Amino acid sequence: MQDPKRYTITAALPYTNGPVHIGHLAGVYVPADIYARYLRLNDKEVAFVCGSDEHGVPITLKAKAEGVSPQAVVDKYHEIIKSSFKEFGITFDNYSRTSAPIHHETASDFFKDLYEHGKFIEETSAQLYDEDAKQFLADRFIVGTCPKCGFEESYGDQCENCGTSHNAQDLINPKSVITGNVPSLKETKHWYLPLNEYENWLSEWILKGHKKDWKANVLGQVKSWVDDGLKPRAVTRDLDWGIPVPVKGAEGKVLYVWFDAPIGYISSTKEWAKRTGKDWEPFWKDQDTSLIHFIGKDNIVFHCIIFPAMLKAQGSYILPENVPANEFLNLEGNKISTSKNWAVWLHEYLVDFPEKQDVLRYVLTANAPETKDNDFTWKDFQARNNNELVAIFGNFINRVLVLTNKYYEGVIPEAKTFTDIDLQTLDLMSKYPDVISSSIKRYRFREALSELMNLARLGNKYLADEEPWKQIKTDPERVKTIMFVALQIASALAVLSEPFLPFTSGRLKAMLNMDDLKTVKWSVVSTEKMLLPSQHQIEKAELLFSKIEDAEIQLQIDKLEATKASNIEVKIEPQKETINFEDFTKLDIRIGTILEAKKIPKTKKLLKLKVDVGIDTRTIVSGIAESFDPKDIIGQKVSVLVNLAPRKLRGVESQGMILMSDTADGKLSFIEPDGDTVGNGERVS
Ligand code: B3M
Ligand code: ZN
Repeated sequence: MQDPKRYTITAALPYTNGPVHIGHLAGVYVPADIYARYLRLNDKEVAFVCGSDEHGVPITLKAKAEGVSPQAVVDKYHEIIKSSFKEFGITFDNYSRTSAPIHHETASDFFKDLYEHGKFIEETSAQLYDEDAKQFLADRFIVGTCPKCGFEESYGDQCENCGTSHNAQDLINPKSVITGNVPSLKETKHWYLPLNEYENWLSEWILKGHKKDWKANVLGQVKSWVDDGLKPRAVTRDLDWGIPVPVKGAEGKVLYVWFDAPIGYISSTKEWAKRTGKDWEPFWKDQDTSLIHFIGKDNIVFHCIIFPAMLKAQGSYILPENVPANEFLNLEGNKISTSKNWAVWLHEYLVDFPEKQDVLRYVLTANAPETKDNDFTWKDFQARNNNELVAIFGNFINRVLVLTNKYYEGVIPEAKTFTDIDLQTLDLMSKYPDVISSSIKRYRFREALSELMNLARLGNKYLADEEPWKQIKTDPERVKTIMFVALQIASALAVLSEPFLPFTSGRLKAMLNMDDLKTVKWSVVSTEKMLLPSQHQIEKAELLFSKIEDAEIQLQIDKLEATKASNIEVKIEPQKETINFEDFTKLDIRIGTILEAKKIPKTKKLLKLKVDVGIDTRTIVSGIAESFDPKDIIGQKVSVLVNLAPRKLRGVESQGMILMSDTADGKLSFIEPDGDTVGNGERVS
């Protein structure tokens, strides 16, 4: 759509069953915020809406796990999530929640409207049921093998591995998440949206329509679903947490969370309009509005097929103009996982890196999973901060501000004559708004950000070539012009960095004393070129970015290592028969050191060891050859049962036993003393 009158920008409503992490920020909220901020800087009318997704099985499961009510779960996480977004400068015009009365009413009315216009199929069929929990098993209450990709942990409504959305009955070997039971079947009535009836329209609208500019990953997924054939989809559930189905004969049933959640975008817009005295309807019903959904790739089917079909069925709503879904962000090579605590939580990041919100926004944008899954590593985070933000952006700004204060007490000097280099530099600078715009408009935020950094590089190169710090001694008049030009670049950076680095942009504008000037709009950079006039007073220089030290990064890596260690699953063997204290005191266990180790020929497992146990040095045969290379264990401290009766193994007399820890799957480790001060022969008791 060429320059619509207004934009409705939505960001996926996060499930309120846990805090938000870097994956959420990188995939959805930072790109959506960049887009919204950019449009506002260009004087567009924008409604940027979001809210907490407070229904659905994930919430109920979390409540069960924490032993509290679903309401308590959503109340807790709604606040945490909302404040994380605020702290990272995500400028939602409205952040609502689906438990809000306005949402219950909007979703309920939407359902009733479709119901009354005969848009649903009503059907009684046998559904999966857990006899012990006395509950129907929908969505995340059930896991089983995905009929499409064979992933064994697929949920009832969606496979997290291949993204396919399906009906719970399609799962192979389904199992109840509540009890582990194999479910039985029980009859129940539900309402279905006949997606099959929308198949032709959908493929016309998306695949053959003007959606060429949609991302390849999004079109690819949509095409594959349409090719597989769409089936009627139940939009109600037998659950007790959710929005009651507002028709007779539906007692005890609620709306399917994926039916109510996208309507949450509409309710959030209504809430905003009410609060600000605006009219919400044009934002959802006027053809001159561009509706853009920012989501992660696991939400594509809901935003490109199901929600559009709902909107189409209702008839008076506009359809999404684009759905720029991102792929996933991994963390240090592994999939981010809430249950395994493999994540960088935003509220925890802020404790360790207070005031460094922009650094994370920067790294997550520079490395955004726009076209493929990407990996976040702490080393890369440090390198991008130190080598890019500090060394390029921060360095340029600091030089300009320090020199202007030093030479002119912060008063912008007069530029008398511009050289060709000056004019070329100003000209190059004035092209950046368009260059960056063109990337942002195509949802290529990484590219846009790297262009912003190129503008900082331009500034650095200009100063390095012109060397004002040298010329000040020989040609002070010339330096005035150089500093004037450099200050224009600094102010262009202040304006153009705002969508990406809003905190930095704010601080830079304050340092340049720009807030009162009419220069803080995007297009001004290209049309005016001279954003800061001579005689304008600026403030003192403050560092925009600071170096992140190795120790700070190591701390984060250690934290993840600890998580990894606590996630190692060991199969615990049952306890052996009880012994009495006398039995125990008969054991003589000593610390020893392995002096020699040799493989016993023609055996798989046996090593012949010479071990100094303090009392003497003795031969011990140990079955550890499959786990250790003889040459690696020379000098290894060990615990030895020294009074075990000698016995012959493969012709070698063994005079004791090395104690090992042994997991059920056969992984061996030495039991060694902690620290070097323990000598051979010391007793273990
Ligand atoms: N809450 C899924 C998610 O958090 C879901 C998005 C709803 S958007 C209407 O991934
Ligand atoms: Zn699958």
